[in-house]
Amino acid sequence: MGRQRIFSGVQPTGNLHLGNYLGAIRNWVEIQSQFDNLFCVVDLHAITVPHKPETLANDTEAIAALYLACGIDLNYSTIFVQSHVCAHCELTWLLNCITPLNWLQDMIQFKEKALKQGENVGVGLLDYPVLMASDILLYQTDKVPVGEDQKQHLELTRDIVNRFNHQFAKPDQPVLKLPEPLIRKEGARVMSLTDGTKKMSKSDPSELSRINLLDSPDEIAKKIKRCKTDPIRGLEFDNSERPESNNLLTLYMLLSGKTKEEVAAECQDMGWGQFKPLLTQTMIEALKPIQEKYQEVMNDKAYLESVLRHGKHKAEAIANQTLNQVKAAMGYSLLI
Ligand code: AQP
Repeated sequence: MGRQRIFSGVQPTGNLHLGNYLGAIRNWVEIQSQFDNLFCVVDLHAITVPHKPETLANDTEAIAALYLACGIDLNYSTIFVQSHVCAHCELTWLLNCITPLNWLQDMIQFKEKALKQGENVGVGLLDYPVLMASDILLYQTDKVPVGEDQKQHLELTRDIVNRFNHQFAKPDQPVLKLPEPLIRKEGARVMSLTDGTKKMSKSDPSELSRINLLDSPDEIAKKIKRCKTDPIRGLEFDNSERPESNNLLTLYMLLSGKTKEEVAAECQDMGWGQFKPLLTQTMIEALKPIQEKYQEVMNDKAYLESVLRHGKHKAEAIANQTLNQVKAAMGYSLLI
């Protein structure tokens, strides 16, 4: 039997932050050698909220470069851009036609983002989870490593698979594979630096709320200096009344590579004045190799393009095969 397949992606909607890294990409890197992996820059998702056409192409390349900089290894993994493979849009249309509207209206992320956008919410934002389902299902994916915020979308993907197979496949010959989420406990939900009860997010208007992977040492120092804390001396994990303490200790643990027990013992008597410089230094050191590798890749655009061209061809071959199976199951005549 071949290796199980992994699919995941990030939108090119702004700088990647520590939440994207610790919740998703770092996990991809850690497990990639055990799987057959497809990592996609999901640029079709990026236009479900108002976007800037003049930066979309560059932002897309930057995310692909960051994948490489974070340690995605082309010996195990394929990197490609969603809009380069037309099957994503085509399968979305087919799956739209079997997805009940109320399933999409119930999605928490849609409700939250629609609330932020006000009156002019596009149909694309509502349809985002069907596009995400298509991304995953085109590759007959076994596992999808994501942060916790994507759990509901994964459940919807599974509902769509069951509905599709029930309507169009023979009971013992499913057309679409049922994927499973892969959500790690630590780092699954990195919280904002300005409010430990809110998710760190690209769309937070305050730059101080997040650490971007490409932030300079000065920016990191400034953000940690100003981040929200509490008046209590001694830091601790898992105290629901101290969300900032839990979040910052978790960041320190993940970026230093120390265990939870080691960090808890090291920081239990520390004041914030002692902990903040330690966290700052750890963050700067953890991000330095990623930033250096990123610059290297961005300085060699020909290499980056060749990676994406190869990725497109490999992804397209798999995606078209699934798309044809779906169309055949739905009764379309195929000219092959
Ligand atoms: N705060 C987070 N903690 C852990 N994981 C997170 N992810 C995002 N934020 C956190 C995970 O990152 C991956 C990429 O998701 P995306 O590109 O769809 O990111 P996003 O949702 O656009 O990123 P944001 O910052 O969450 O954007 P907005 O501001 O639009 O809400 C996913 O696996 C996600 O789980």
